[in-house]
Order: sequence, then structure tokens, then C-alpha cells
Amino acid sequence: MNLIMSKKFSNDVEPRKTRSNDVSSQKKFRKKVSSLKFGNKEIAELLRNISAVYQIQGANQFQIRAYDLAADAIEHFSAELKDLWENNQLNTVPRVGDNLQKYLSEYFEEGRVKHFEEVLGEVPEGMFEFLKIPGVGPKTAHKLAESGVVSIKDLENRIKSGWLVKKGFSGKVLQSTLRGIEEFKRKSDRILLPDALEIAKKVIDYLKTKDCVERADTSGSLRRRVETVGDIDISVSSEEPEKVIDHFKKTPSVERVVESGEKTATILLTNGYRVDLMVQPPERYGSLLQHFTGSKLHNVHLRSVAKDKGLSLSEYGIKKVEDKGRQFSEDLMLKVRSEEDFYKKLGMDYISPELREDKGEIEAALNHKLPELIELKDLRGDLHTHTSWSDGQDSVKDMADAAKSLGREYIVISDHSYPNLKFDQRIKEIEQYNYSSNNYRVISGLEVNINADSSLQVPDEVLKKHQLNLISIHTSFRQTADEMTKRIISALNNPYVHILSHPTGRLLLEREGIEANWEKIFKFAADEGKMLEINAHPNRLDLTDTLVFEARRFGVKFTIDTDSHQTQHLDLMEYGVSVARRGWITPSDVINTLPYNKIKDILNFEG
Ligand code: DGT
Ligand code: CA
Ligand code: CA
Ligand code: ZN
Repeated sequence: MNLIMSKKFSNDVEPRKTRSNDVSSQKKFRKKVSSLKFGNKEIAELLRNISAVYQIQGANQFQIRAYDLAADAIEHFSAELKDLWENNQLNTVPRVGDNLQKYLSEYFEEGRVKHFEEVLGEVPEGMFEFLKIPGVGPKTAHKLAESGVVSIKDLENRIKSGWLVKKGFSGKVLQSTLRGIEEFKRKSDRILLPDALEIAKKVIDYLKTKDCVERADTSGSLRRRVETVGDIDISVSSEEPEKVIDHFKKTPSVERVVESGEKTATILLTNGYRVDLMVQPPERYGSLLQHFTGSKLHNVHLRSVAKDKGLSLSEYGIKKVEDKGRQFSEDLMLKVRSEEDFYKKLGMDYISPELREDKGEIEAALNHKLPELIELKDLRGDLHTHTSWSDGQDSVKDMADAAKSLGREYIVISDHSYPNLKFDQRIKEIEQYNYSSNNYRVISGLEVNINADSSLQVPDEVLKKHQLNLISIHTSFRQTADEMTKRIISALNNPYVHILSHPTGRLLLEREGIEANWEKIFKFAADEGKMLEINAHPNRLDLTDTLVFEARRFGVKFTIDTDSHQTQHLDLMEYGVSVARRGWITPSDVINTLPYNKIKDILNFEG
């Protein structure tokens, strides 16, 4: 996977930093800073802080939970809350009730919430930073801040110097806090999917070397194929949980065991990744896998559906609860061997892990209306690849041969349209390959930069020569949403342009995507028959799953492409398929599921 991590997108040029002191650029800068404070992530953090104070004060569990769930929902919501508020649509956010809507309105209007300030004012402000340390809860964080510890660095120093022990803190708690600080420092927040999958596979292969392990599967966000994951979760089916846990704790390259119980354990690997394990016997494995796959929001909603049917859900099984007063007993517990059976027992169709985000999949499963999700095998071609004609590593022949051996019917070679590229010579080479390869279809394409002023990198005469043109943003990422929207729509409007490639321009864990009015872009694309790309490269995964989900409602057509820069990248298609599945996409939404003859008609080219 070093292949992916080290790959640089050499054509990505960050705009030069503005040195101008003029008023308008300063104004823009201020606007940016203040709008940041209103981002979904910041709001989620604010609500979690409120919940932490409530926990310290021993407020009721219901209230605490309401804030935590709202924070989760807001953090993962596809639209910015501030935009919704401006359009009077705050009531469309799940878990955000009337009260919270009022507080949020106050927040966007005044930049503050009086009630929140009162709540937060009851504790020392410094405590919230300590909550970022794994294993440190609200009470410890509070105590630390009360004793005068001012930062995580300060905390580390005062533990090491023995100062906090003298203040009466337990040595054991401080040692575990110290380890938490190390983890906090070491871990980059999230892990890219291929890296997590590679590690998970190693751990699973190791677990399966013992006969007591009957099955082992990834779970959590990894199984749902979220674009990045916080930790690696693994479910195991076994009659002998203790043996499994013992075995797990001896995983090669384990740094330390964080937690260990009868049926669960957590280890930290030397690379800083955390692995969570849960074990159940085979007859309960369906419940375990379902529980541990999440998401939390999906499970919470599912529990309320179950409750209406007089059932309660856990990793142990499905319990009948209608007989009030009767003691819990094994015979009231339905054991569930498979996930299929689990959903069936709730009167639902099976829900694929990628859909389990509480975006309507539960209602759809109850009404037998789930989409027939796209699969890797549905894809017949790749519409975005590079060769050594631009910044790729391999030749046209290498790329085409490799695509052929993967079973793809056609491939678009879409090098960057560097103005000094020998376009005609390149096209000739592609034609020669087609001629000599007995009908294999290589399509001549270009990936063309959209300049800051919305013009394209090369003139129409050059575009015209090619069978397929993709456009994308590689410079001036930080225009306002309005400017950006106009820039994209105007570029897409060129009659020789087919596809908007990696539309947001984000690089996972590195660079945020552009700001734009996506609804306008989706509407334009749907009306004008322009395709939006789901870029399968695991550093991009762009469009994002949430935007795919939105775009689909507008009737947009997609392509799923690898954007390969060498032959080995052609295999990354599965990651794009995961994004599409998370966006509820079916084969008919994606044009490169079509055979060559159909796609030729749609794109309107000869050959
Ligand atoms: P991540 O690790 O941040 O990428 O996200 P997840 O979804 O993998 O979260 P994680 O690792 O904390 O938990 C894995 C799954 O286990 C989660 O999706 C649902 C279930 N789960 C974990 N904690 C809780 C909990 O407190 N309540 C419930 N109902 N389920 C939980
Ligand atoms: Ca996880
Ligand atoms: Ca976990
Ligand atoms: Zn590209």
C-alpha cells in the first residue's frame, strides 16, 4: 500500500498565497474564519462539551444521550447546518429536536448560545482539551483542570515530574493517562481504507491460525467501508471465547493490550492502530456481527423499531420484552446465527453494511424498497487513466493490456492536457494499439484543467480531436462557493466536455474539498447529460458518499474511475464501488456499466 500513500498528484498546484493587503481579501479571510466556527464538526464538538458538563453534574442519562446522539448525527450530516438554518430547514436534521433547533438558531444568529455559555461556564474551560486523550473521561478531565493543569503538554510534564501524584491522583490512572497521551500524539486521527483493510486482513489471517476461531470478519466503519476509519473492529465466532482473546492478545506487532474481558479485548499495534475484538458463539454470531458493524445511528434506530415489536436487541440476540415483570431467562432470547436471519426476524430485507447509516435504509428495508446496489463485477470499463504521456508511469500498451487482463472491455486513456503534449502523436499511438490488438477498445481522452476564470486549459480544437474529455480542478481551490459553482458550470457547459472528474478536489487526511453549491451543479449535470465521476482512488474517494447520495436524487449519471497513474492502480475500482454503494447507487446510474457500443452512442463518438 506504500504505493498509494506515497503517490503524489503531481498536477495539483496549490494557489500561491495572497500577499495583498487590500481590504477585500482581508474581509474574505475573516469570513472564512468565522464560518469555520459554524461548521458541523465544531457544532458537534460544542454539543459533546455540553454533554461532558452534564455528565460531571450527574444530569439525567436521557439528556446526556440526546446531546451525544445529536452530535454524532450533526458530524455526519451531508449538508452544513448553517445553510439549512438559512433556508429554515434545521428540522430536517435527525436527532435535533425543537429545543436544540432553538439553540442552534440562536447560535447562528448571535454567534453564541446564552444557555450553553452558562453550562460551560460552570467548569474550567481548560478541561475540554483533555477529553481528546483516549481513556480520559469528563470527570478526570475536570479534576485535572481544577488542579491547575493547563494543557496536554503540561499534563504530560506534571505526570512525569510526580507533581500530580503529590496532588492525590492515583498512580494507576496517571500511568494510563500517560499512555493515552502517547496514543493521542501518535495517531493521526483516521486511517485510510486500504491501510486499515491490509492490517485487518493480517490480524484475521493470524486469528484463523487457531482452530477455535470459526469465523472472523471486519466490523465497524471498516465493514461499512467508510472512507476513513477510527479503529479496526473484528468480530469472531467461537465456542471458546477465552482462548480466542488469549490468542488475540499475542497478535504479532502488538504494542500493548488496552483492555481485555471475557468476550472483548482491545489491542494497540506498534503502528499506532487500535484493534477491537468481540467474540460470540456461532449461534449468536449474526447478532454480534450486526451489533458490532453499526453504525451507532443505524443501531439506535433499529432498536426503536424492535421496541415497537416488543423486542430488544443486543450482541447476544433478540430478546422478547413484552412479558413485563418476567425475569430475564434464556428461553426469551432468540439466538441469531446470521445477519440475514437477524433482519428477517425484524421483518426487514437484508441491509448491506454500506447502507447502515440511518439515511432511510431501515424504512426501505421494512417496505422492501432497498436499491439493487452496484457491484464491482458490473463495471465494464475505466474512463479515467494516465500514461507516461503525462504524469503516469506506464505506456498506453501497458495500461491497456493490464485493463484487458482485469476483464475490462474498454479503457479511456485520459492524460493531463499539458499544452506542450503532442496530442496527434498520442492519438495515433492509441489508434495503433486498437488496430494491433484485435478489437480491444482504448478510447482517446484528456483530463483538462478548469482555470480559475472557468476557461479550459486547452482550446476546443484540441478537445474536438479526443473521444472523451474529463475536466477537473487542480488550482485555485479556495474560491467562494458562488465563484466555484459558476466556474464549474460554465466549464461543464462546453459541448466537448463529458465528465467532471474528482469534483470536490479533496485529498483524504490532507486537503479539504472545494466549497460549491452542489445542488446547482447536480441539477445542471442532470439536465445537460454531464457525468460526475466517483474517483476510486482511496486518497480521493470523490465525489464523496454523501454527495453521491444527494446527486442521485437529481437523476445525475455517474462514472466510477480509478484515475490510475500506473497499472497496479487499475485494481482500485472496488473503493469507488464502495462509495457508490454508500450513496445508494444501482448499475443503471453508472455509465461505465454499459457495453462499449452503448457508451459510444451516449458519448457520441466514432469508432
Ligand atoms: P470509527 O471507529 O470511528 O470509524 O466508527 P465505528 O462505527 O467503527 O465505531 P466504533 O469502533 O466505536 O464501534 C463499532 C460499532 O460498534 C459501532 O458502529 C456500533 C457499535 N457500538 C460501539 N459502541 C456502541 C455503543 O455505545 N452503543 C451502541 N449501540 N453501539 C455501539
Ligand atoms: Ca471502528
Ligand atoms: Ca472500535
Ligand atoms: Zn486524473
